[in-house]
Amino acid sequence: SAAAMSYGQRTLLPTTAPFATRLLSLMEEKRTNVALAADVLSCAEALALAEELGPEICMFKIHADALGGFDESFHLRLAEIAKRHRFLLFEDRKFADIGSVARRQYEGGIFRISHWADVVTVHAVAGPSALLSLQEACSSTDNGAFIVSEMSCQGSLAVGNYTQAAVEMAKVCRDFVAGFICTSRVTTDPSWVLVTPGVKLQEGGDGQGQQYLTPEEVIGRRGTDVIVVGRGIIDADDRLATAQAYRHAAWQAYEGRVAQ
Ligand code: 5IU
Repeated sequence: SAAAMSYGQRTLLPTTAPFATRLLSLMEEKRTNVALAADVLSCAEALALAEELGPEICMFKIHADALGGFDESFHLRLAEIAKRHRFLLFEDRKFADIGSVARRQYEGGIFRISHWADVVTVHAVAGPSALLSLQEACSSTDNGAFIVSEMSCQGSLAVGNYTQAAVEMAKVCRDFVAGFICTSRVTTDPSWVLVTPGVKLQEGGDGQGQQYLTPEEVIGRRGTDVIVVGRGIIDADDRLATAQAYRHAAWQAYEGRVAQ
Protein backbone atom coordinates (compact mmCIF):
# COMPACT_ATOMS: atom_id res chain seq x y z
CA SER A 1 0.00 0.00 0.00
CA ALA A 2 0.99 3.66 -0.35
CA ALA A 3 1.60 3.97 3.40
CA ALA A 4 4.21 1.20 3.17
CA MET A 5 6.32 2.94 0.50
CA SER A 6 9.54 4.46 1.80
CA TYR A 7 10.20 8.19 1.59
CA GLY A 8 13.00 7.42 -0.85
CA GLN A 9 10.80 5.34 -3.16
CA ARG A 10 8.28 8.14 -3.29
CA THR A 11 10.87 10.58 -4.69
CA LEU A 12 10.97 8.42 -7.82
CA LEU A 13 7.29 8.84 -8.68
CA PRO A 14 6.79 11.11 -11.72
CA THR A 15 3.97 12.95 -9.91
CA THR A 16 6.02 13.92 -6.84
CA ALA A 17 6.54 17.72 -6.86
CA PRO A 18 10.09 19.17 -6.77
CA PHE A 19 9.81 20.38 -3.17
CA ALA A 20 8.29 17.08 -2.05
CA THR A 21 11.26 15.30 -3.66
CA ARG A 22 13.72 17.52 -1.80
CA LEU A 23 11.95 16.96 1.51
CA LEU A 24 11.47 13.20 1.11
CA SER A 25 15.14 12.71 0.09
CA LEU A 26 16.34 14.77 3.01
CA MET A 27 14.14 12.80 5.43
CA GLU A 28 15.40 9.50 4.07
CA GLU A 29 19.09 10.52 4.17
CA LYS A 30 19.03 12.31 7.51
CA ARG A 31 16.61 9.83 9.06
CA THR A 32 14.27 12.38 10.57
CA ASN A 33 10.59 13.14 10.00
CA VAL A 34 10.34 15.85 12.66
CA ALA A 35 9.67 19.49 11.82
CA LEU A 36 10.25 22.02 14.60
CA ALA A 37 7.62 24.73 15.15
CA ALA A 38 10.00 27.47 16.34
CA ASP A 39 7.36 29.59 18.04
CA VAL A 40 9.67 31.74 20.18
CA LEU A 41 9.60 35.47 20.90
CA SER A 42 12.57 36.74 18.95
CA CYS A 43 14.77 36.11 15.94
CA ALA A 44 17.75 35.71 18.27
CA GLU A 45 15.98 32.86 20.09
CA ALA A 46 14.96 31.29 16.77
CA LEU A 47 18.57 31.32 15.55
CA ALA A 48 19.77 29.71 18.78
CA LEU A 49 17.12 26.99 18.41
CA ALA A 50 18.06 26.36 14.78
CA GLU A 51 21.69 26.00 15.79
CA GLU A 52 20.91 23.61 18.67
CA LEU A 53 18.18 21.46 17.12
CA GLY A 54 19.01 21.76 13.42
CA PRO A 55 20.80 18.38 13.33
CA GLU A 56 17.61 16.62 14.51
CA ILE A 57 14.99 18.07 12.13
CA CYS A 58 13.89 18.07 8.48
CA MET A 59 12.13 21.46 8.53
CA PHE A 60 12.28 24.59 10.70
CA LYS A 61 8.84 26.22 10.79
CA ILE A 62 8.37 29.85 11.75
CA HIS A 63 5.78 32.61 11.74
CA ALA A 64 8.05 35.48 10.69
CA ASP A 65 5.41 38.03 11.69
CA ALA A 66 5.45 36.78 15.29
CA LEU A 67 9.25 36.97 15.76
CA GLY A 68 10.61 40.16 17.31
CA GLY A 69 13.50 41.85 15.54
CA PHE A 70 12.94 40.48 12.04
CA ASP A 71 15.33 41.89 9.44
CA GLU A 72 17.28 40.84 6.37
CA SER A 73 20.21 39.56 8.44
CA PHE A 74 17.89 37.08 10.22
CA HIS A 75 16.98 35.14 7.13
CA LEU A 76 20.53 35.22 5.83
CA ARG A 77 21.79 33.77 9.11
CA LEU A 78 18.94 31.25 9.28
CA ALA A 79 19.65 30.12 5.71
CA GLU A 80 23.32 29.59 6.59
CA ILE A 81 22.39 27.40 9.58
CA ALA A 82 19.83 25.51 7.47
CA LYS A 83 22.46 24.73 4.87
CA ARG A 84 25.02 23.60 7.45
CA HIS A 85 22.65 21.40 9.47
CA ARG A 86 20.60 20.36 6.41
CA PHE A 87 17.00 21.35 7.09
CA LEU A 88 14.43 23.25 5.04
CA LEU A 89 12.83 26.60 5.90
CA PHE A 90 9.09 26.56 6.35
CA GLU A 91 7.09 29.80 6.73
CA ASP A 92 3.64 28.90 8.06
CA ARG A 93 1.99 31.98 6.50
CA LYS A 94 -1.36 30.33 5.64
CA PHE A 95 -2.06 32.57 2.64
CA ALA A 96 -5.81 32.99 2.20
CA ASP A 97 -6.39 36.07 0.03
CA ILE A 98 -6.97 36.59 -3.69
CA GLY A 99 -4.03 35.64 -5.90
CA SER A 100 -2.68 39.15 -6.50
CA VAL A 101 -2.60 40.02 -2.79
CA ALA A 102 -1.21 36.64 -1.73
CA ARG A 103 1.60 37.17 -4.23
CA ARG A 104 2.45 40.58 -2.77
CA GLN A 105 2.44 39.12 0.76
CA TYR A 106 4.77 36.35 -0.44
CA GLU A 107 7.28 38.53 -2.29
CA GLY A 108 7.10 41.89 -0.59
CA GLY A 109 6.56 43.74 2.65
CA ILE A 110 8.99 43.40 5.54
CA PHE A 111 9.30 39.63 5.34
CA ARG A 112 9.92 38.95 1.63
CA ILE A 113 9.01 35.32 2.28
CA SER A 114 9.69 34.10 -1.26
CA HIS A 115 13.35 35.12 -0.87
CA TRP A 116 14.12 32.63 1.89
CA ALA A 117 11.27 30.17 2.53
CA ASP A 118 11.56 26.76 0.89
CA VAL A 119 7.90 26.02 1.62
CA VAL A 120 4.80 27.88 2.82
CA THR A 121 1.24 26.99 3.81
CA VAL A 122 -1.81 28.06 1.78
CA HIS A 123 -5.47 27.84 2.80
CA ALA A 124 -7.89 26.31 0.32
CA VAL A 125 -10.75 28.66 1.22
CA ALA A 126 -10.10 31.15 -1.60
CA GLY A 127 -9.69 28.54 -4.32
CA PRO A 128 -6.64 27.83 -6.50
CA SER A 129 -5.75 31.41 -7.49
CA ALA A 130 -3.41 32.02 -4.55
CA LEU A 131 -1.48 28.84 -5.35
CA LEU A 132 -1.10 29.76 -8.99
CA SER A 133 0.05 33.30 -8.15
CA LEU A 134 2.55 32.09 -5.55
CA GLN A 135 3.92 29.54 -7.98
CA GLU A 136 4.54 32.33 -10.51
CA ALA A 137 6.33 34.42 -7.87
CA CYS A 138 8.38 31.56 -6.48
CA SER A 139 12.14 32.26 -6.45
CA SER A 140 13.04 28.67 -7.31
CA THR A 141 11.14 25.86 -9.00
CA ASP A 142 12.40 23.65 -6.15
CA ASN A 143 10.20 25.49 -3.65
CA GLY A 144 6.62 24.61 -2.80
CA ALA A 145 3.53 24.84 -0.65
CA PHE A 146 1.38 22.70 1.59
CA ILE A 147 -2.37 23.16 1.33
CA VAL A 148 -4.16 23.27 4.70
CA SER A 149 -6.70 20.48 4.26
CA GLU A 150 -7.37 19.85 7.98
CA MET A 151 -6.39 21.69 11.16
CA SER A 152 -5.44 20.28 14.53
CA CYS A 153 -7.56 22.65 16.63
CA GLN A 154 -11.02 22.10 18.11
CA GLY A 155 -13.98 23.17 15.98
CA SER A 156 -12.00 23.49 12.72
CA LEU A 157 -14.27 23.86 9.67
CA ALA A 158 -11.69 22.15 7.47
CA VAL A 159 -13.40 18.74 7.56
CA GLY A 160 -15.43 16.49 5.26
CA ASN A 161 -16.16 17.96 1.82
CA TYR A 162 -13.88 20.93 2.46
CA THR A 163 -10.96 18.61 3.14
CA GLN A 164 -11.66 16.56 0.02
CA ALA A 165 -12.00 19.71 -2.13
CA ALA A 166 -8.71 21.02 -0.72
CA VAL A 167 -7.00 17.78 -1.74
CA GLU A 168 -8.52 17.95 -5.24
CA MET A 169 -7.30 21.54 -5.61
CA ALA A 170 -3.68 20.41 -5.40
CA LYS A 171 -4.05 18.82 -8.83
CA VAL A 172 -4.29 22.20 -10.60
CA CYS A 173 -0.84 23.09 -9.30
CA ARG A 174 1.05 19.80 -9.18
CA ASP A 175 4.56 21.23 -9.53
CA PHE A 176 4.14 23.64 -6.66
CA VAL A 177 1.98 21.77 -4.15
CA ALA A 178 4.12 19.33 -2.18
CA GLY A 179 1.31 17.98 0.00
CA PHE A 180 -1.07 18.80 2.80
CA ILE A 181 -1.33 19.92 6.38
CA CYS A 182 -3.66 17.32 7.85
CA THR A 183 -4.31 15.13 10.86
CA SER A 184 -5.29 12.03 8.92
CA ARG A 185 -4.50 10.27 5.65
CA VAL A 186 -6.42 12.69 3.43
CA THR A 187 -5.17 11.03 0.23
CA THR A 188 -3.78 7.62 -0.69
CA ASP A 189 -1.60 9.10 -3.48
CA PRO A 190 2.01 8.64 -2.25
CA SER A 191 3.22 11.64 -4.30
CA TRP A 192 1.95 14.01 -1.64
CA VAL A 193 3.70 14.61 1.68
CA LEU A 194 1.32 14.69 4.67
CA VAL A 195 2.37 17.01 7.47
CA THR A 196 0.72 16.92 10.91
CA PRO A 197 0.86 19.59 13.63
CA GLY A 198 -0.67 19.09 17.08
CA VAL A 199 1.81 16.42 18.23
CA LYS A 200 3.13 15.70 21.72
CA LEU A 201 4.52 12.64 23.46
CA GLN A 202 1.48 12.90 25.75
CA GLU A 203 -2.02 13.32 24.26
CA GLY A 204 -4.11 16.28 25.48
CA GLY A 205 -4.60 19.96 24.73
CA ASP A 206 -3.17 23.40 25.50
CA GLY A 207 -6.33 24.97 26.95
CA GLN A 208 -6.57 27.21 23.86
CA GLY A 209 -8.09 24.76 21.37
CA GLN A 210 -4.96 22.90 20.32
CA GLN A 211 -5.37 19.10 20.39
CA TYR A 212 -2.39 16.76 20.62
CA LEU A 213 -1.84 13.27 19.23
CA THR A 214 1.30 11.17 19.79
CA PRO A 215 3.96 10.52 17.13
CA GLU A 216 2.98 6.80 17.10
CA GLU A 217 -0.67 7.64 16.48
CA VAL A 218 0.09 10.15 13.72
CA ILE A 219 2.86 8.40 11.76
CA GLY A 220 2.18 4.79 12.70
CA ARG A 221 -1.60 4.45 12.85
CA ARG A 222 -2.97 7.42 10.90
CA GLY A 223 -0.21 7.18 8.29
CA THR A 224 0.91 10.78 7.78
CA ASP A 225 4.57 11.56 7.06
CA VAL A 226 5.96 14.45 9.10
CA ILE A 227 5.23 15.57 12.65
CA VAL A 228 5.34 19.26 13.53
CA VAL A 229 6.31 19.80 17.17
CA GLY A 230 6.51 23.13 18.95
CA ARG A 231 5.88 23.40 22.68
CA GLY A 232 6.47 19.69 23.25
CA ILE A 233 10.15 20.47 22.56
CA ILE A 234 10.44 24.20 23.26
CA ASP A 235 8.97 24.05 26.77
CA ALA A 236 11.14 21.08 27.79
CA ASP A 237 14.00 21.53 30.24
CA ASP A 238 16.35 19.65 27.93
CA ARG A 239 15.31 20.65 24.42
CA LEU A 240 17.94 18.59 22.63
CA ALA A 241 17.17 15.34 24.46
CA THR A 242 13.44 15.97 23.97
CA ALA A 243 13.84 16.67 20.24
CA GLN A 244 15.80 13.41 20.01
CA ALA A 245 12.97 11.57 21.81
CA TYR A 246 10.42 12.89 19.27
CA ARG A 247 12.76 12.03 16.43
CA HIS A 248 13.20 8.50 17.70
CA ALA A 249 9.46 7.95 18.28
CA ALA A 250 8.44 9.33 14.87
CA TRP A 251 11.16 7.46 13.01
CA GLN A 252 10.34 4.16 14.75
CA ALA A 253 6.68 4.65 13.82
CA TYR A 254 7.69 5.26 10.18
CA GLU A 255 9.95 2.21 10.06
CA GLY A 256 7.19 0.08 11.55
CA ARG A 257 4.82 1.28 8.87
CA VAL A 258 7.10 0.68 5.88
CA ALA A 259 8.04 -2.77 7.17
CA GLN A 260 4.42 -3.92 6.79
N1 5IU B 1 -0.38 24.65 13.37
C1 5IU B 1 -1.17 23.90 14.21
N2 5IU B 1 -2.33 23.34 13.72
C2 5IU B 1 -2.73 23.50 12.45
C3 5IU B 1 -1.89 24.28 11.58
C4 5IU B 1 -0.74 24.83 12.07
O1 5IU B 1 -0.88 23.72 15.38
O2 5IU B 1 -3.76 22.96 12.06
I1 5IU B 1 -2.41 24.54 9.63
C5 5IU B 1 0.87 25.26 13.83
C6 5IU B 1 0.73 26.25 14.95
C7 5IU B 1 2.03 26.10 15.68
C8 5IU B 1 2.42 24.64 15.49
O3 5IU B 1 3.02 26.89 15.01
O4 5IU B 1 1.75 24.23 14.30
C9 5IU B 1 2.04 23.72 16.64
O5 5IU B 1 2.69 24.14 17.82
P1 5IU B 1 2.59 23.34 19.22
O6 5IU B 1 3.28 21.99 18.98
O7 5IU B 1 3.36 24.21 20.15
O8 5IU B 1 1.15 23.22 19.59
